[in-house]
Amino acid sequence: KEAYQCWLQYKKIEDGRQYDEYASICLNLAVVGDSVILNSALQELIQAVTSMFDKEPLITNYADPDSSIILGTYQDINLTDYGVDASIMDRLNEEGYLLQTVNNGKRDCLLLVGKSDKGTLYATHHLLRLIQTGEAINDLTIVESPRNQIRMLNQWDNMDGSVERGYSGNSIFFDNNQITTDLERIKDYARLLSSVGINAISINNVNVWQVETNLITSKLLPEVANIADTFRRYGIKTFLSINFASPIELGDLTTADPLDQDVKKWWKDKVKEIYAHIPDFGGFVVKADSEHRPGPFSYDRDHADGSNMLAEALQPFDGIVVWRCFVYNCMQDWRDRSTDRARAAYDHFKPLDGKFHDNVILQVKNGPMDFQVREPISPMIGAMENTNQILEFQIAQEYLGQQKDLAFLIPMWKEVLDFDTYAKGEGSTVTAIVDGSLYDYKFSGIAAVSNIGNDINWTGNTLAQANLYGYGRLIWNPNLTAEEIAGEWVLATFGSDSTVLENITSMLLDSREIYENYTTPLGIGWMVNPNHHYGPNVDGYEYSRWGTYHFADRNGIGVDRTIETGTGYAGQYFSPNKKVYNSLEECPDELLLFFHHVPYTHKLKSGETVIQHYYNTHFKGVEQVENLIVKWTMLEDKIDEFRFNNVLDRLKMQLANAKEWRDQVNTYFYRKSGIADEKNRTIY
Ligand code: BDP
Repeated sequence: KEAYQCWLQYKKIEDGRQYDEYASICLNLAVVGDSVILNSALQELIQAVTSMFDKEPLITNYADPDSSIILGTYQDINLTDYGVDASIMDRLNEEGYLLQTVNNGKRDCLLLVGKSDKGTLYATHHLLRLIQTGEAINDLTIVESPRNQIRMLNQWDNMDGSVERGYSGNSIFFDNNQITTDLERIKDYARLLSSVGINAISINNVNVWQVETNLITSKLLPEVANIADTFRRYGIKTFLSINFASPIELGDLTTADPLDQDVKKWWKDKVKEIYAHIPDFGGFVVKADSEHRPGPFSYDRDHADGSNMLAEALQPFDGIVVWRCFVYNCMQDWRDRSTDRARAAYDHFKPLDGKFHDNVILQVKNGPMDFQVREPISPMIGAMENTNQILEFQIAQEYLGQQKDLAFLIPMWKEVLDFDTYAKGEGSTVTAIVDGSLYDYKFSGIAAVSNIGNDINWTGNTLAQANLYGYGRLIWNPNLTAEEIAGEWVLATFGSDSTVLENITSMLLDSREIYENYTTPLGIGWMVNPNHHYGPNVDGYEYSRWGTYHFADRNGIGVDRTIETGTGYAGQYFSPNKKVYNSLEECPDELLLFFHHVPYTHKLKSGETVIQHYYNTHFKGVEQVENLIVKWTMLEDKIDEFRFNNVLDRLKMQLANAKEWRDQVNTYFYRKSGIADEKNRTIY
């Protein structure tokens, strides 16, 4: 049960002062107004209160002198009646809210007032978070709006029930080529997502195969509509990934050429049909001309032609096209500098800036390659002044230990968001681009590949729940620190024991560096087993067509991406980043080998040589994993057996994995370079 509840534990609060304080506020609820979302807020509150206080709250549908919490929207709650300056609501966007303690003449009471009903739902979750993390709630003035407009999840779920890059069981949406009828689980997912402010979801994989192409047909749309209905109650819009060649594959036309009149009409009719089933349908997510998926290139058209055609069909219904920029030639060999995969997105899309309709959003992965443990920020971010952009993260740990190994991703995402692109001079952070403020985008925000499946604990590794939680919290408010997010999550998920809090928080915060240490530090990436991407395989991708190389030979290692002698990729950045990355002296150590090919004896800023750094980090990484196990083992009596063993088992797998990485990587470089470890440790 605990594993399933994630951070919505609502554990019974022990009798005492805190219980009394909270109970005096939480047991008399007034809900003003009526909507399905408001009802979800109320239901959540009832469920939480009943469980935390072991008492059912009193509920009225109007505020009376005994009400201790009043929830509703500002249209229905007259703030001036409570002596609150109503203009405070002007500072909020549509999803914002106010939590305000007021006196109603008879008693103190807490207003949970949304700018819309969605805001009220988020306000409710804010309150419950405060209680679950042990904060005082008797004198609140909290005014909040989400920083990002679109806060999205991409499921990579296939209709056969499998999940592409899924490490948590099968799909909760599909099974056996059918749409699930278990809406209860989807509802619980929606609850989790709305509690951290997610407001959009695409429910099927970006790789849309034969069966999934049918999701937009009248046969399946009623069932998609049931899912959309469930999410709607929690303020979440449903999107579908579509197959660009649908007009052909559904048997209606012989072409999918985006400039063909019949094709245009086909999509217009199709979109009309979809909206008849789902009136607030979000729109399409499209992977085109990438990794064997069809797209406009087949007709000699570009990505603006392709996306605009869909955008025109969606426009009358306020739908949007989320068009992915993960476009590169996956059949290449590295023949000349222009085929550097890192360059591909920018090379394809930058020339098209300004040509996209205003309901197209380009979705860009955070790095130029593919979710490695360390990549520079994609130079696409900030490069498209006149085109809506949305950033793509991957919560699923495809290249980060697949939810066997521990990797808390918030610190990494914070690095991305804090990065200054200099797109419009100093202060042009990624945050300011994706929140739509730097270029005044009409649509913008963040999307991420989900990490959940039908495992009882949702995420395989219980500690990987922290990434889903943290993703929502961080994109709601990018100013939160990784420490704050980790702390909140531990308190809500495991309670307030101080050792539990301290140990798990530090395990989470150290975990990404640990993973990097025993895998591929200095920006190399990719030394993974091909296809499934777990575990080491130093040359696994070195001589294949995917464009993911490290170029290790007996003299040195790294990819020359400089302007003068390399692929020129460094030139895609704004100054001064361009100069920093291009320069061997200035390039930060952690990305050195992403941008430069250097001898093994090259000295890092730390004073260590590259080869010695590799040996040191790999020995250290394994020790750090051993230490994670020590920290977790200390919690044995403080955590329920199920979750304790789940994580312990994973940590043991992680240790085996880390040792394998250490041994393979160290041996490989020892043999290539012939340079021994200065500390004479055994290299297998
Ligand atoms: C890669 C995955 C692949 C995805 C692709 C994508 O290995 O499964 O289909 O990205 O994002 O990371 O489209």
